[in-house]
This record gives sequence, C-alpha cells and structure tokens, in this order.
Amino acid sequence: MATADQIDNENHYYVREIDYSEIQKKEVVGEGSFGIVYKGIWNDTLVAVKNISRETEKKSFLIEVRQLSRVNHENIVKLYGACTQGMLCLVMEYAEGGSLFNVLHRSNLQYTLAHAMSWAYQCSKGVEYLHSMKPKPLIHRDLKPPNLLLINGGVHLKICDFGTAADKNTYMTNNKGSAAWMAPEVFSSSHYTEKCDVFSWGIILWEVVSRKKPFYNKGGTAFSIMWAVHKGKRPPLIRNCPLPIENLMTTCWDHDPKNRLSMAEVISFTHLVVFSMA
Ligand code: ACK
Repeated sequence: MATADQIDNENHYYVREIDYSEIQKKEVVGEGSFGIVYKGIWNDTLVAVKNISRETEKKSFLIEVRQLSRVNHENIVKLYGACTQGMLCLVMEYAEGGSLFNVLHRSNLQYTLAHAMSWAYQCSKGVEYLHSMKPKPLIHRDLKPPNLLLINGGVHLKICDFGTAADKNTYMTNNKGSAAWMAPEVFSSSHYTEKCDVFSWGIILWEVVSRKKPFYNKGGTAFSIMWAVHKGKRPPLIRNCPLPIENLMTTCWDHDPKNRLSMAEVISFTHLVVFSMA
C-alpha cells in the first residue's frame, strides 16, 4: 500500500503520513463504528487516535481517511494525518467535551432549548457542507449523537466517524447500533440519497429537544426498531414543543425521502428558529 503522505490527483485529497512511534497513546475514550479511540499526544498536541482492532476494519479505516481528508469545515472533526504502514490509525483533533450522546444521556448538564437548537443547527451546517461537495455529494449515513463531538465547553459541535460514508456493505453489517437514526429506505432498499442524513437529523432534533433516547422502549434490538420505523413508527411528539420545531422534525423523518427537506432548507428553517429564540 502507498503511504498516506501523498496527493490523490483524481480525488484531490492529501493525507499526512504520521510515524506511529511519534504518538503517545493514553487512555481509551470511546469506540466508533469501527476501531477504538484513544486520547494521545502527537506533535505536542492533544489528539484523538483511532486504531483499528481487526483486519476486517481496514476497509472502513481507508474510507474514513479518504473522506476526512477531503473535508474542511468548522463543524467536521479535523484530521491531522494517518499511519498507514504497519499499525493503522487516524490522528485527529481531540474533542474534550466527548460525544453529544454522553452529554444528553450520561450527564447531568442542564441545557436550554436554545442550546439544543444550536447543536442541531451546527450539525445541519456540517451535513449540508458534505451534501454540497463536488463532484458528488458525500453522504455521512451514520449521523447520531455518539458521532457528534463537543468542544469549547460543549458549545461547538463537530461531526465525526466517516467510516461508513460511501460504503454500503460496511454500513449494514457494522452499524447495528445505529438503527434508531436510520432512514427506512437504507435498510429496506439499496436506493437512497443524501435524504437519509436528513432523516437522521430529524431524529437527532427530537433527541436533543426531548433528552430521551429514540426507540428506547423497542426491546433494544436493531431489528425491532427497523421493523417499527418501516411500519411508520416515529418518536412521540414532545409536550410543549414549539410548533416550528415539531414541524421541522416531522418533515425530516417523513417516510418518503422526496417529502423531506433538503439539508439547505433545514439550515434556513433552523436558523429562523434559533434566531427567533435569541
Ligand atoms: O463520548 P464518547 O465515548 O467519545 O463517544 C465517542 C466515541 O469515540 C465514538 O465516536 C470518542 N471519540 C471519537 N472521536 C473523538 C475525538 N476526536 N475526540 C474525543 N473523543 C472522540 C467519543
């Protein structure tokens, strides 16, 4: 395999090859759709190091290196480089606030509706950037709070985990924990577009506003959730939820992708809601 330190002229991406011996690995901070994530130091900088633990994860690793090195946006985690010789790992910016999932469901942090809308808004901006990439839109396909990281005291949100962006087989086999955010067309057919990210975003909006886990009462199995979603089941409407926010989530999780908003429309609507609350 060629080293990472190269420019791919056809796809216009550059990846810096990092020497594994230059990374000081510390404690485990989490687990992504593939690989284990460690806190570490590289180049005198606090970093997150994602190591693949099985040979079968190599494909997802290469997809993530390739996709992350093509993107540059304030709401997407920054890749510093990768080790592609011997030990395979990604080195990226460290998000000290951990995942949004941990903040929502494993912490006592008090937050307001304005905070919730700001997280949803930042997520929509990162996703819209992916969808407007040329020559082809990049579909994330695994948007969910465990893949949304927080920095700057929980104020700034960044999307991570690109191991399933673009590879259909990896998505269905490795992401059993993602069923609650998955659009019905993703598990029922092989024809889907960037509107599957819009569906996931609608579920995330419900989750940040309600502070509940979607489909938590569905027996917990991926299959039972997929079956319920396929049959039209959605999270329950939230008591006292402002109507514009309720309309936003229900339009985004419409069964028919054509009826869902585009991510650019999501941004416009969310922007209006966020600023009307300021
Ligand atoms: O809060 P967590 O346990 O920590 O949930 C996610 C998990 O891995 C899956 O993505 C952790 N994680 C991933 N990337 C980073 C990063 N760049 N900085 C800090 N933690 C990360 C995160």
